[in-house]
Amino acid sequence: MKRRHFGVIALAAGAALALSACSSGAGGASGDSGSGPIKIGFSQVGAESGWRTANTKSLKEALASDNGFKLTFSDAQQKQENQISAIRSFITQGVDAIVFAPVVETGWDDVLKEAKDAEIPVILEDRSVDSDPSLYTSRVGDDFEKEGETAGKWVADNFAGKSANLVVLEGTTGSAAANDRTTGFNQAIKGTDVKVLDSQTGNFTRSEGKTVMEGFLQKYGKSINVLFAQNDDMGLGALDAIKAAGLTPGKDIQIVTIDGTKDGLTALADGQFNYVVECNPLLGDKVAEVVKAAVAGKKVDKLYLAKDEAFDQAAAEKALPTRPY
Ligand code: GZL
Repeated sequence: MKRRHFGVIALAAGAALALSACSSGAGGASGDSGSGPIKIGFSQVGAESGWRTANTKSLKEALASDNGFKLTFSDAQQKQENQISAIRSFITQGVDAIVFAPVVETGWDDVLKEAKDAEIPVILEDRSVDSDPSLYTSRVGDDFEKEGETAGKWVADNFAGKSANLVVLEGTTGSAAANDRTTGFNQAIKGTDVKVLDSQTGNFTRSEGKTVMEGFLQKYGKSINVLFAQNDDMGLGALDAIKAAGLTPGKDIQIVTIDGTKDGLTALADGQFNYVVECNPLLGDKVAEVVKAAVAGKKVDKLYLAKDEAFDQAAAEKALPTRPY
């Protein structure tokens, strides 16, 4: 597994938690005295995209028994109610720590308070929540706003002095990834001549990306010349719609996406996409490290951000042969 570097951000000195050993209550850490594996409950968003598949693989490999863990995995099928039920079940089981990728930003306060009352550390992986940071131990993820800004900067630079009629395939409504990418993108195009014709969620999936793009093409036709897809999968779904409309992706409609999966970089290498911003899904090693520190009562920082790159066609051709996901 290719180790990727992480930046550490302790949001505020006081926010960096020095955890007391979780030896009391339901969340007693069975792994802290070397008496057995660390029991982990992991609630994953779902299996909606190539990014998610890579992220799940990374977490499962890192939280494996040969690394000192006993993992209970739950796929929420992109439903918050399934995640809340899973977390409550983990609390009842008395796990030593909970890891979850929150499908949306809001609505977590009650269940996070229940985990805190049970003295079970909660580590967010991937997306963030709007709950008070005291309700979770740490987050390991990517800087979505920076990703959106990088994508927006590419559009602003490449269409400077030219007309850019842009449509946006947004990620899952209410998710931190969609919210923050939108914020960063809009900040980057502010004050430019880039015209946003429409913006609609494709829920991070290929099928919905295709359907929404079909709607955009019916409504705006050939006036569209730029697509910003907030993940590769929606962009890949949009390719089918663009070709079915008799247009050439990468030329008639230039496409910028976020994730940097093999399929996305392949579309970039063959000229169907024009620019891809990475969102590193290989978070498992850092999550495992943070969990071990937390259950051992060591100081844990509030936020660990993965380093992301961005790819043009030449960089994609170079990266593909050794791309780990
Ligand atoms: C980003 C992650 C997003 C990806 C999508 O960290 O939450 O969810 O960009 C995935 O591919 O579905």
